[in-house]
Amino acid sequence: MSKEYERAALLVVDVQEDFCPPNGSLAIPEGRDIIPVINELLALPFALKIATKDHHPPGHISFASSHPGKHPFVSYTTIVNPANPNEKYETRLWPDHCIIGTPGNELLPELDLSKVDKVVVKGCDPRVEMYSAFRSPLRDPPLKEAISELADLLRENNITRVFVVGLAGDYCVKYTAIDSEEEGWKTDVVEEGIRCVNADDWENIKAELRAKGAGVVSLESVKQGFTA
Ligand code: VGL
Ligand code: ZN
Repeated sequence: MSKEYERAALLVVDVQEDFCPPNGSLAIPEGRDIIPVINELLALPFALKIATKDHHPPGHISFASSHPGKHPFVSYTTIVNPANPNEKYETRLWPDHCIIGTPGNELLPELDLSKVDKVVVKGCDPRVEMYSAFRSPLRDPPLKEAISELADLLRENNITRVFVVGLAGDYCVKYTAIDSEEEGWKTDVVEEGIRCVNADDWENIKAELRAKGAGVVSLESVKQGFTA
């Protein structure tokens, strides 16, 4: 096994019932089809295997239902940094999803969870959207309540490389991979292990990821990295 892979982590992002057919409130087409790929990756000797969960309280700001007259998928809202009213960002609104304590919040039972070292939750602060499993887009100053334990876990385990799979490729996987690369881990998305809300956007997102320094690789190349 190459030295690089000995210090690699696998991040399985938001593979939850609400993001998958048949019953998910925000079901991503073919969301369940990535399970065999993820289970193959979970069987490899990554130094650390983490599953993340989108973990929203009822009334979360990203739910269209929290904004009278607004509609999921088409409407947007503006989020303001509670610590700095000048820092704002626009974010898309969604159906209610992954509410804490509901069946839609559960990780898919077909995942080989016995191989997962740790589950990290995110999106728990009702005031902000949090696609990235590391932190919210509020940076000036960062909103403390919306920083997960993920970066600390990677540092404590001396991780140098990160591989990302999960849902959705165009939202949480994308922003998690960009933050991971930005925080200093060499980061790759494993292409067979993602599906997107809007599959047509994936080619552009790959270009965006690569422009930010993150890679997009195949399952086969990751398997080879562990044997080479
Ligand atoms: C996600 C939309 C809303 C994701 C989370 O996990 O990609 N997408 N919340
Ligand atoms: Zn969410």
